Amino acid sequence: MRKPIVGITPQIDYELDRYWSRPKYMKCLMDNDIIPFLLPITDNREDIKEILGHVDGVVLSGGYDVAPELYGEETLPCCRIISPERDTVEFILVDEVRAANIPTIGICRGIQVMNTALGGTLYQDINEQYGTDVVHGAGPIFDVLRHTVTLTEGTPIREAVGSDVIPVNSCHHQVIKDVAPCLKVCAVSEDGLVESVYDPDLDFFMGVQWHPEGSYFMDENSRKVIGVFADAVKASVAKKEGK
Ligand SMILES: [Mn+2]
Repeated sequence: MRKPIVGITPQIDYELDRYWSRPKYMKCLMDNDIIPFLLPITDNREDIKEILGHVDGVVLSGGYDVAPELYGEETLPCCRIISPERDTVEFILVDEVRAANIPTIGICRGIQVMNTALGGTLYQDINEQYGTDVVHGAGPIFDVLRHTVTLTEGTPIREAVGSDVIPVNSCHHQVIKDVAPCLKVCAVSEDGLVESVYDPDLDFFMGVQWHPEGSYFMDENSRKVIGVFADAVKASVAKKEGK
């Protein structure tokens, strides 16, 4: 079987006027014998469809907040920086990966994109709108496990990890409020927030609110979460090759 190719959405740094990505998004895929590359930021749907004809999987990466108008809410003062160009390309990607049944994982902002593109909503700030003693927005230190999540019986992530409760890192100030109609909850934090969802009707379409790529090299559960995505990507290549 040829090596799978997976596209990762870049982050946008407005201050330095650059697209960028944390290295572990690529490293965790390469550790699974997958070739990663950064996708373009574009509003051209035909170009996105053309690219998706050549890739075996997509990672919707972390980043800034989704514009609240996209899920029908006024922007509150507690909402932070938004990146409209990413909203545009990633909402197109959600449509097109689903249409082509391409394995896709959403990480942090990625799960929020999946949920809002499909009709769900977000808390614009956890502390402001939900209130909890659990620290979710701990800053970009991904090798410290901050809180636990309970995995839902019968979901792919629960099957892959093999435990009911796992510790995860946490670097987010927003989180899912209303789950999109087509998505099912597969992990809930110890304070009751939705931290993972998936679509049972597609081969692999799952989001996680934490950063398994960030803790990949120090945490076995993180390797299993990336592993279940990698397995789905490889299965899609095998299917294309008729094996
Ligand atoms: Mn969290």
